[in-house]
Amino acid sequence: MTGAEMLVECLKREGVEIMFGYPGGAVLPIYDALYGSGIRHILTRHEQGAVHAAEGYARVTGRPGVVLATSGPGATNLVTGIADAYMDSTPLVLFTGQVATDLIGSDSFQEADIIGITMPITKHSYQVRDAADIPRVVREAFHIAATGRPGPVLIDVPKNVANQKAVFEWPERVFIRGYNPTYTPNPTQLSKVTEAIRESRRPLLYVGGGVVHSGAAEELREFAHKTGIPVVSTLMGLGAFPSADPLFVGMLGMHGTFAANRAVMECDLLIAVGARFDDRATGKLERFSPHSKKVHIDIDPAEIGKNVAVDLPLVGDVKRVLSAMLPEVGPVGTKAWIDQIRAWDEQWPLGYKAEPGVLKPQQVLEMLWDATRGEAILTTEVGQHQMWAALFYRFKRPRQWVTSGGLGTMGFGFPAAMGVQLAKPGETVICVAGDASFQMNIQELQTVAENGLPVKVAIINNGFLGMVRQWQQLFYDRRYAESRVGAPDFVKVAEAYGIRGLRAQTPEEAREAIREMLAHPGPVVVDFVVPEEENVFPMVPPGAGTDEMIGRWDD
Ligand SMILES: Cc1ncc(C[n+]2csc(CCOP(=O)(O)OP(=O)(O)O)c2C)c(N)n1
Repeated sequence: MTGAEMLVECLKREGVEIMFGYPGGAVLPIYDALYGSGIRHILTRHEQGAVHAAEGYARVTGRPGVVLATSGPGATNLVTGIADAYMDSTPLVLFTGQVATDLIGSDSFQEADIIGITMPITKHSYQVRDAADIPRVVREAFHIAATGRPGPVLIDVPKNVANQKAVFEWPERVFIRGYNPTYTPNPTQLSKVTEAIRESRRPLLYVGGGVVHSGAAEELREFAHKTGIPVVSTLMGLGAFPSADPLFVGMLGMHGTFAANRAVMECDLLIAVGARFDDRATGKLERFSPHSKKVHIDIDPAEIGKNVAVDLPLVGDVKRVLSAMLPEVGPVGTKAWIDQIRAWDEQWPLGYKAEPGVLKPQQVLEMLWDATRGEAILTTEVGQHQMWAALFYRFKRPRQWVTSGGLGTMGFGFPAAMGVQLAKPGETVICVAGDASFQMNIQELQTVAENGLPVKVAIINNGFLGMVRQWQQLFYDRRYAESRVGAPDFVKVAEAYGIRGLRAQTPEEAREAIREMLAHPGPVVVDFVVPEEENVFPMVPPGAGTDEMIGRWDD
C-alpha cells in the first residue's frame, strides 16, 4: 500500500464517515486514494471553512472533526481554525500536505513550516517521514485529540511519503509515553471538597465547557439538585445546565447577568467545574469573588492556579469527579442564598426596550427561541449578536450551542453550522450571524447549496461592526473609526447561490420570516434589519470588576 492508501484505510478504521478539505498538488496522492473510498469529503470554498466546519461537527458529536488541506497556503489557511479549536478544547485531526522530504527547508513552491507555525496551538503534531509510521501516527492522533482535554492534532504528510509503499500494520493498542491524563480524582482531595461543601452557606457552581466535553451534564444536574447549589455558566458552558432549571442563575462575566455576577461576588464557596477562569468570565482578577473559598475541578492540571489561586484543586474527568462526589453530599441548606439571588434577578432582570414597528435584535432571538421551542442547535459568529444569542436563546441541553468562545473568531459560525448540520441531519441548525462576521466566510454559501444543507442563517444586520461600535460609543466618545461596514444585498447574494433569501425590518415581518425560514426544507438566509446603535447590556467594562456593571436596559 502507498502512504496515501494507508492513510485512507486508517480513517476508515477510525470510523471516519465525513471529512472536510480542499485539494492541491501536495495532497493529490491522498485525494486519489480517497476517490471511491466511501468516505464522504466535503469540499469547502476556503480551508478556513473546512476547519470551522470540522469544529462544528466535533462540537456536536464529541468525535474528532477531520480536515485535509494542501501544503503552504492550504495549511496556513487552517491556522485560525486550529487556534480556535485549541482555545475551545475541540477535538480535530488535521492532515496537511507537505513538499517532498528532500525539499523541506529549501523555500520550495508552496512550502510552509506548518509544524512550527502551529506548535503553540496544537495539542500535538507529527510530520511523517516514513509511510510505515502512518497507521501508528493516525491512531495516536485520534487518541490524543479526543482524550483528556480534547484538542487539535496535526499530521503533516510530505508528498513522497504519501507515494511511498510500505506494509500496513495497524497497532491494536495505543501507548504514548508521557501521555496519561488523570481521570480519577484524588480521594483525600475529594473529601476535603465535600467537607467544604457541607460547611458552606452560599455555595455556587461555576460551570464551563469542560462539563459539555466530558458528557457530565446529567451528573451536574443531579449534583446541583441533591445539594441545592445554584449554577452560573460561562459562555462555553451554556447548555450544560438547563436554562429553565430553577437553580440556573445565568451567564457570568462581561455580558453576564447581574444576578450571576453578584452571586459570584457574594458566594462563600465557588466550585469551578470544567471552567478556566477566562478574563471574560472573571473581569478584573483582584476583584473576582473575593469572599469565597475556591474549588477547581478540571482534567487539565495546567489550568489549576493559572489565573486564580484555588484552595482545593481536583484534577480529573469532570464526569467521574461529580459521580464520585454524589454519594458524599446532601442538601446544603441554600434557601436563603437562593432567595437572595432571586431578589437580585428581580431587581435587575435581563431585558430590552421594545419599540413599536422597530425590530430589536433581542426580539429576533426571543422569536427564534419561541418558534423552535428552544430545540434548535445554534451556532454564532462573534459580536453583539453572539451575546444576544447567549442571553436570549434559552438552552436545554449540552451540544446545542456552538460558538467561538476562547479565540472569538468572526467567520466561525457559518461554516461551523455546515459541520453541525452534516453531523445532525435531522436537526434545525441556525447560524446567528452579524452582517460583518457573515461576510468573512460568505463563500461557503456555495458549499451549503451544493450539499443541500438546510442551514438557516439569521443575520442580525446593524450596518456596523456592532461590538466594536459599542466599545467606541462607551469608551472612545462615539468616535466610530472604521466600524461602519458595508454589506451586499444579502437576499440577492443568497439567491445568486440558489438559496432562499428573506428580509425583515419590523417585528411582524420578522415573525413571518422565521415561520417561512423554518417551514422551508432547504437553506435560508434571513436579513434581520435592526437599529444601528443597540447595545448589549448589562456589561462589565474592560478592566473593571464584576461588581462594577453598567447599563441597566430600562434606565
Ligand atoms: C477575525 C476577527 N477579526 C476581528 C474581530 C474583532 N471583532 C469582535 S466583534 C467585531 C464586530 C462584529 O461585527 P458583526 O459581525 O456585524 O456583529 P455585531 O457585533 O454587529 O453583532 C469585531 C470586528 C474578531 N473577533 N475576529
